[in-house]
Amino acid sequence: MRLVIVSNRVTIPDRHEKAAAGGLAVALREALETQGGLWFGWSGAVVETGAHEVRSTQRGKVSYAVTDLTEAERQSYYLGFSNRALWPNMHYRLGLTEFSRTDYTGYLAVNRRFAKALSAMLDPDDVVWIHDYHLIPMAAELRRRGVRNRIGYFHHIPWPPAEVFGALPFSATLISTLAAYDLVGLQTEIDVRNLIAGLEALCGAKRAGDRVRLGRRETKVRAFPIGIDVEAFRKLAALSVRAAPRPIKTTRESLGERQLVIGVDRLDYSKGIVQRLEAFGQFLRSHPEHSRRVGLLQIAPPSRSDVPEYAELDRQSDEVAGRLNAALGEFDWTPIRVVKKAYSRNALAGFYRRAQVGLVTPMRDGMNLVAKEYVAAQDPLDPGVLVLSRFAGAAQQLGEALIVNPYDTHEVAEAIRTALAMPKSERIRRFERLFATIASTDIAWWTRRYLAALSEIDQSDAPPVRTGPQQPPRRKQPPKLQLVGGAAPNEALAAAGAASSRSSRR
Ligand code: GDG
Repeated sequence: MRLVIVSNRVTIPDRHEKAAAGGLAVALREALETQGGLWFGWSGAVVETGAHEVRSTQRGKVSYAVTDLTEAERQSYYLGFSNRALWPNMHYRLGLTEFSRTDYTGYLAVNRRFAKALSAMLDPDDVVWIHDYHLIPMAAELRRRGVRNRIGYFHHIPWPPAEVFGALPFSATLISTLAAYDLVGLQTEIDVRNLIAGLEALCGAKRAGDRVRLGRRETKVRAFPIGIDVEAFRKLAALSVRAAPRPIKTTRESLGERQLVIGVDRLDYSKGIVQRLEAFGQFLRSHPEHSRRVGLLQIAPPSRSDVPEYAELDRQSDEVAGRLNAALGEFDWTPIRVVKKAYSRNALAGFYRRAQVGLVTPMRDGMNLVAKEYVAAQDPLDPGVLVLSRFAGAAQQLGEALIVNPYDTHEVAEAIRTALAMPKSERIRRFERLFATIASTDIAWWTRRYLAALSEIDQSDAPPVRTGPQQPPRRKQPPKLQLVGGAAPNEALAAAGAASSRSSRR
């Protein structure tokens, strides 16, 4: 049985690459290396016009097959529908959701093209594991081409409530394409509930235990909270004490005895960076005795800067940090440092270890790996304190963190104060429980558990699929959606198509 992984982006490891420390890509690569496999997806390159060739590279037991996107595809499939419609919608941000029919059509077309290319490479007993919201309809397209293999999907970001997802045009069609998978994995039970409620409300699916029935198709829907490579991260952090990377040495020198609060996030509005800066400002205003004694270091490597909302966030975070530093800083002390670049994992591990507080306060997050990395990096004899948003998937597992509502600036400010003042015995008690949790649910556990669940599924009676997801109809008005009691007629048709003939994300 060969494992085939599909993800939006594929990075082919360098031939001489030394073992990288942890991370999702490494864990998936390890799973591929164990049993031999194929990794398929976008190369990351953009070409002017579409030659659409697939290039294959072999590394040990793993084949990498990549294809480029044209600029038009990048605009519609990646920046457009994936990142301006699905990403905000799935992070409950209806106000930021920008839907365009051209983008949606491009999204479906790239999924169709990927399915066509992959189906030519599949052997009958391959197990296919597709990742994230960019590729939701890909299994339906594979089924349309007659692919009968086991196909699983893992959704890395939140799944919103039906009323939120239902606001997206063509939501019923899109959600119904999930029925083409044998197993749909989500981060938390909340996401599982939301997705199942969405399938019931938008396309009349029926629930039976952990399965959802849509016509003759049955799909398992379960939570698989993703983990990190705890051991690798713990070692990196411990090493940073003995052999500190240069940024850590410099930070130690510049901080002196001062305490450090750390935030690490892609520069993304879902991560709550601006609200976090405001909360830190509030903390210093409410507790001026901490002035000069503590600083916030926010590492925020830019991402998706071609999307206007991200450019706006970039500007806003500079403005807020500048305003707070001007109001609260002293001639010899800058309370907030926002660094908009990426550091090595060694350096990150060292920063986490040096910080007395890990401030992880997304407005909404599928899981949030930074929360787990911060815990893994702590000194067991003198650990720091994790302050964690209740809206991060990680909060479902990490209840011993100080759990906060990121919309409540005062609450976050008070949690920073509590964390800085927490007695060592309580810090150790909380840390030990948090560490036990992340260690018993690490990335290897996650990969094993997902693949075991996928290979357990008995597929023999799965009906064939003849049709794929519908194109947007060529008319001006989008079809009406009924959120309660079933889908609007033509969406229901698509769903019923999924039902009777097995048709139908970061
Ligand atoms: C999606 C979901 C889910 C950040 N800055 C640097 C750096 N990072 C690394 C962190 C961490 C990763 O990036 C970010 O992981 P997150 O989980 O926070 O977030 P997303 O990128 O949004 O990922 C998320 C995840 O998928 C997995 O399922 O948890 O909810 O949104 O590992 O350390 N790494 C380096 N330098 C940096 O400056 N080397």
